[in-house]
Amino acid sequence: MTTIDQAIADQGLTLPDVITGYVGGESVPVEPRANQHAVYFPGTGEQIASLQEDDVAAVTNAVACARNSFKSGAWSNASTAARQAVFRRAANLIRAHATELALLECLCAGLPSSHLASRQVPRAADNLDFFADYIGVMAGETFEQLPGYQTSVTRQPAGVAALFAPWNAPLALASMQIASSLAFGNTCVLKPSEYTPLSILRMVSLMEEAGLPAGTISVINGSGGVTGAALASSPDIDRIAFTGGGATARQVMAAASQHLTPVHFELGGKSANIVFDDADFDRAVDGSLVNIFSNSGQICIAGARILLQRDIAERFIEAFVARTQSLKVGNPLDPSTEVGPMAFKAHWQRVLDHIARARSDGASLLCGGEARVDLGDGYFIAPTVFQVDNNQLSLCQEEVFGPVVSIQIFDDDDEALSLANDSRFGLVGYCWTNSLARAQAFQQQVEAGTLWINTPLARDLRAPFGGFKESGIGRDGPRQAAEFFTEEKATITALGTPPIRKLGETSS
Ligand code: TXE
Repeated sequence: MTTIDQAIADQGLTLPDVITGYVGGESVPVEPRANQHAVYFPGTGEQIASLQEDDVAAVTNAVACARNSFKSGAWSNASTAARQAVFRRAANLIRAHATELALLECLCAGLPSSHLASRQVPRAADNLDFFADYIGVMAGETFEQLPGYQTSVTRQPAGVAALFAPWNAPLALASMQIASSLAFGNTCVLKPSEYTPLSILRMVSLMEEAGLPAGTISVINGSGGVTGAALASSPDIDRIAFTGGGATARQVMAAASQHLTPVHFELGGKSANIVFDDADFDRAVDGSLVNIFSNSGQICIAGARILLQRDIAERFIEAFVARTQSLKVGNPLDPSTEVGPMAFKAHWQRVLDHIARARSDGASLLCGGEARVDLGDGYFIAPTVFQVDNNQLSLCQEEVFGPVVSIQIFDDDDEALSLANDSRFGLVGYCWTNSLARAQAFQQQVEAGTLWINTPLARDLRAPFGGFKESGIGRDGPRQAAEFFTEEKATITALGTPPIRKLGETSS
């Protein structure tokens, strides 16, 4: 088994004893009196470092630094070509450091490092390249319908963005927030989750190596209640982008309301994965496994409610449960691991509590249902499948955010669509069918921001991403990011000399 020490040595890395923030192009010094949090490797439960918490004064300082950086114009007035060049160089550096970044992320988040290196780290680079391309072709608007005038609409950066990144896919999701805000000339203060600071700090240093002016991104660290709350309630930020849970989002929104700061939220989901009886059976089984067990189920787009048409249910359940039982659960540093641990111990306990509640609510357990203590002190949970006959169970209504899926049988298409929509969330939906009419009905009726038909999890960065209902506010996407992270300005110019009323001119 690969140990932490061996993995770190293989990469030639040294981890800091105390992780601190990064403000104005410099690491924040270690302050012996500051509060500290332990950071653990979820694969073994070992402490790998301590995290110094930034208090209100430290957060105020980071925001002031971002404001000064914005006003300096070093980034906000940089040419489009200069911003594109920095993003592209940074994307290349991220790709070149993929295994190192994957290790740093694996050490904190516990996601399988091979998956991180091959998919999520390249996603971070792709996000930067994508926005570099987009700002090269985006255009303003001109209106010429009003005789005698020309009206042009331009955009300028909103100012300082506060970015809250989650722990479940730190690099992939923080890089989207960074690319979406910085592309248009904003500066930002980024707060990673207190559980997963390392990979994001390294990515920021690579962006500066690529030419990003110091101070354009500042990183602050600490718990949500202290550091996060201080950032969300800062009077000197212009935008808030938050990816996380709905309960925290409500607190962030309340804090933001004090200063009417606009918010962009990417929250959770409880998405339906509908398998109709005419689906390509093998693809549906493969895809349904990917949809729930990717990222160990800690993913907002998880297909956590599988809805099966009665005729194929028995065969599907048999195949799905057999494959679930043979998933390779284990050390995320091991390249063959398919399902890693939960990202932190309190979350591991939260997922186990969901499982206990499902059992006591009467869901029938088909496999899993327990912690994998045989794998050591890491936060492992056996991939778990329940069968239910009531969509009102907490298992079907609450986001578990772990390797836990419910299966429910339906008889007709109307029932499937109504079960899919019977949720306060509306992030994504999956459907498997070879019938065009069924696919179209699904497309038209399911209340979700993104639908996948006969495929798992493919993402096109050109398209908007975000949720209906309690799954979020706003959308990720190029045009959508431009709308959120800029202020629009309409400028009306007279063409020639259109008449002006002559006030105060006395007529004789
Ligand atoms: O996330 P939180 P939690 C869902 C998932 C999970 C649940 C709770 O269902 O089980 O949310 O997860 C910061 N002011 N998702 O509790 O609290 C915090 O430090 C400002 C879905 O771990 O939402 C961290 O940086 N900030 C999801 C960030 O908020 C505060 C990703 C997210 O933490 C704060 C993660 C406060 N008062 C969880 N309190 C997705 N959409 O992908 C906390 N934070």
